[in-house]
Amino acid sequence: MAGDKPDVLLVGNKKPVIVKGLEDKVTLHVPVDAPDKEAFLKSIADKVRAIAVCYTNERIDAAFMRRFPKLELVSSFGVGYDHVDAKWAGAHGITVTNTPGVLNEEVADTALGLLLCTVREFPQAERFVRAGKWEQGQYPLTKATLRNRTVGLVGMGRIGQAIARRLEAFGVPVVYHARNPQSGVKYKYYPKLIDMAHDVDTLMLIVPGGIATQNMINAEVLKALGPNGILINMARGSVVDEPALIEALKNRTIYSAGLDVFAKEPHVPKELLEMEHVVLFPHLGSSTVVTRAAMDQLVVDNILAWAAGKPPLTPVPETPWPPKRG
Ligand code: 8YV
Repeated sequence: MAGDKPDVLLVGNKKPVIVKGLEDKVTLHVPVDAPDKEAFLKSIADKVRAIAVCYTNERIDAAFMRRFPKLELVSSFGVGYDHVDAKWAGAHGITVTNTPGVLNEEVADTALGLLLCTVREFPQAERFVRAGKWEQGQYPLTKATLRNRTVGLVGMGRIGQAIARRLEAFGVPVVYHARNPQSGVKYKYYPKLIDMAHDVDTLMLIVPGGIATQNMINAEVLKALGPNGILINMARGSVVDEPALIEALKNRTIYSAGLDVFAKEPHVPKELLEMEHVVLFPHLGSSTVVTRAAMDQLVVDNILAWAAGKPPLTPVPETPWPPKRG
């Protein structure tokens, strides 16, 4: 880095932890403040060597990265990085980092919260009290219970394992499907999702988004899950065929769903909004002040490590450090 401050582009919101963490050490470019974003990007394109990506729906695809010929690093907020074309980056000597680890327990807490809300209808019961309906009679007993359920986790990475530990403490049996069995994980492994969907009554999704998992929860899987089935999505909206899910909920092919993520966030299909038997969260798996600050800090620390000529802390598997430059 030869002592110079590298030019870093901030894509997305101006988060205080990120701006404060970087502004003294790098030359930070913030298009969100610019009156003409395109002109701004053009004016800095030849200088930018790193991009910090935070809280944005913008895609960091090949076309975008190509605009910055000196680009070396994309430091992305979030453990999921399906909005970044990491494969293309890896093939072009660009390192991509994400923010794993620091959010595991928070997301696992949310997963259990969403599961409990869906199974026991807690949001619906709360709405019942607020509507003054308790004066007229009891909230109906819920048909579903965790007591006789088996949860099939789709994905068994670090967050999946944190969820599984919590389910075990609740006395709920856990099995899982992933691309490969995870070493050191004792739960029953299903090589085929459809077989697991037949055997369990609750599916919880915690796999990465992207092409490899797109629409993996389709009409066939939902049918296999069956009329007592509950789907919990903590992964990405893209993992579920959303129209097929809506059909399955309408026809009672499955019993209910708890969704933290949607195909076109922040849009939630009207059909889901109108259903009383589903629970909908606004993608808040990791969203506490403490955890989001830790994630922001990791965005910063990856850039600072790279700027100091050291390996970035958390490169994604598609872009191992040191990068291969052609
Ligand atoms: C964030 C997440 O809420 O880390 C992830 O992959 O999905 C969440 O922690 C999300 O990235 C916000 O945009």
